[in-house]
Amino acid sequence: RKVGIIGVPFDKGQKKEGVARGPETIRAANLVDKLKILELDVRDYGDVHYNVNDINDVKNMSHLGHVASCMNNLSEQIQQVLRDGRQALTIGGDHSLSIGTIDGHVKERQDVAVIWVDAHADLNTNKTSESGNVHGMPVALLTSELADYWPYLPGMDWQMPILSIRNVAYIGLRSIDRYERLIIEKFGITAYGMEDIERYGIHDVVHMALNKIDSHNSKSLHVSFDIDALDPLEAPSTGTPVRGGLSLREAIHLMEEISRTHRLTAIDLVEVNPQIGNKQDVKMTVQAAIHIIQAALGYSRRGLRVPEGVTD
Ligand code: DIR
Ligand code: MN
Ligand code: MN
Ligand code: MN
Repeated sequence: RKVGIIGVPFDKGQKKEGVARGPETIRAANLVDKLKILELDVRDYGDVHYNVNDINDVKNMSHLGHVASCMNNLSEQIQQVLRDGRQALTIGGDHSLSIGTIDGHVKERQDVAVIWVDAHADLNTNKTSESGNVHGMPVALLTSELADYWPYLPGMDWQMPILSIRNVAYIGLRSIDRYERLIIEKFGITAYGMEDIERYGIHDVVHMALNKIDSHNSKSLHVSFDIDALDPLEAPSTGTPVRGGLSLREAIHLMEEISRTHRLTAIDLVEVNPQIGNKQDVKMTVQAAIHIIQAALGYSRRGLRVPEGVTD
């Protein structure tokens, strides 16, 4: 199997410095070598760069010019990775980068289902957001049902809100803004919060989510993993931690189960901020990220298989 890595050193979707250094920090922890032991053909496509668009400001939406131009390039890059026959692994960077990855995935593969693993719903528009941060808005930008809630967004003409909200499932929610809750209820969005994980366990939650958004086991799957879905005890180095989150064990199991579908096409791992916490905090957070990525790309806790031909 073949994987393409894309780094997105982007931090303009939120206000804390440091998250742009996520990609270099994760790479420096030997990401590529830790994927090669899974016998993957790994190609690192490097970081996505962009020139800032000088566009008019949109009310309560910070740095739209940066978002628009970076995510346009990222969308093109994802399409290239998929055309090269590789699974796409995108490391961030803040969560606004999923605007680019999911746009590119949908343009290339059409029938896409998204598992959004996050403490937050990232479902605000510029009218409902209390922060003006675009990393709290990607799901609302990507989905067709929410398109009418937006004003015209200069620079975003390339972006097509063609994903149906019926093809999105949340796992790990525990910090939802008022209007986000309203939208989740209005559209009956598939959402499993921490209390559902308590009640059903992570294994059943993953399969209930997949049954809802991909009932014929036919779609190209995209996991958008915000590291703040994890409990801050296990992933402290992130901008908006919320206590009472997923254990690393639960996150690994989630990824193992999705990986076993053999339809996992794209993974985003976002919001690792190496400038938050001490050295040990950063190390723990980055290691957690790498374990999650390995599980997504086929690592099994049952052990690796002996390569074919070696046993006889
Ligand atoms: C909040 C926080 N709902 C916002 N969102 C975060 O700014 O819209 N998402 N942190 O990851
Ligand atoms: Mn989050
Ligand atoms: Mn997020
Ligand atoms: Mn966040």
